[in-house]
Amino acid sequence: MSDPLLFDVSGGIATVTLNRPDKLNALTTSITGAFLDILKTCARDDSIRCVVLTGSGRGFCAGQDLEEFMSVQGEWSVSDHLRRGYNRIISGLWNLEKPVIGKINGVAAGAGLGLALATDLRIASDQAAFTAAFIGIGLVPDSGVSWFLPRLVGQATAFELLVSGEKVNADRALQLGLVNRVVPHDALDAAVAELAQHLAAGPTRGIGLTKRVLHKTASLSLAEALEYEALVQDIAVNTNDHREGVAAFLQKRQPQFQGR
Ligand code: LHQ
Repeated sequence: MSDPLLFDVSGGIATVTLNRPDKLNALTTSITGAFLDILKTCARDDSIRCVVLTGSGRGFCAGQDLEEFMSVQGEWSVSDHLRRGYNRIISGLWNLEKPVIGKINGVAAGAGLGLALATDLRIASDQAAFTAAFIGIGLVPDSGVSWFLPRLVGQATAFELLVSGEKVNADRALQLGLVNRVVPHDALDAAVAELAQHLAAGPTRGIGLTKRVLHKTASLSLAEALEYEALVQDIAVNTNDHREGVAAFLQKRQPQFQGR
């Protein structure tokens, strides 16, 4: 049996591939465990400067594997399952101080939508689709979907998507602000590789700190945000990449960032 979660690191780019194509990469407990280990590696390994999350086959991720879920009915507490698995994965992606690209190759549903929305940038194939899906099985949103969705599309549209379970195609996802870009399916690999290489060659610490600032200031007043920016700028100004960026500008050459 092939590995249900693939992990490859090359040229500073870590690629995490959900690999149960026959089941549209539905999530099992063994996948979530392995995913958490991979996230730890991505955080600790300084040679990793960009992460790409994708799915194999025609799906991105169909959320919780419902066959597994039915087979353990009564044995699991759903809330503990979420706390141990999906909640930690979503927080891990969101808090990772490195850029995470969602390479959305196909349908993202339920917790799979949560995974997609927890990435920093989403590049979608024109064959991708997005559905909250939870309501189809009588559930409320989890895996961060209730938090990400209204922030991206507004409260009313989020409510509509959540209670209808509507499957949104890639073009509508772009209009709604769910994805950054849509490309023809055959161009997805190249588009994501180019973006990932660009980000992996960037000032990784500065990118990670930018992520930290954006997340923090979202819940602050302007006065508090200004102060927080100032505090984090004290960290950024002490990086080698800041010094390299300024030197390169003054010497009229391209910067060679080291990621620290
Ligand atoms: C699947 C799945 C799937 C198993 C497709 N499981 N096999 C957290 C904690 C605890 C409890 C519950 O939930 C959660 C969080 C969640 O994620 S809840 C939401 C769970 N996900 C769903 O409800 C989505 C279910 N899937 C679908 O609605 C459709 O498959 C979508 C819209 C994703 C795609 O539709 P199609 O393109 O028409 O594909 P398909 O339905 O024919 O699926 C292809 C195969 O994948 C099929 O298997 P088969 O052996 O018949 O070919 C499906 O059974 C299987 N599959 N999703 N979640």
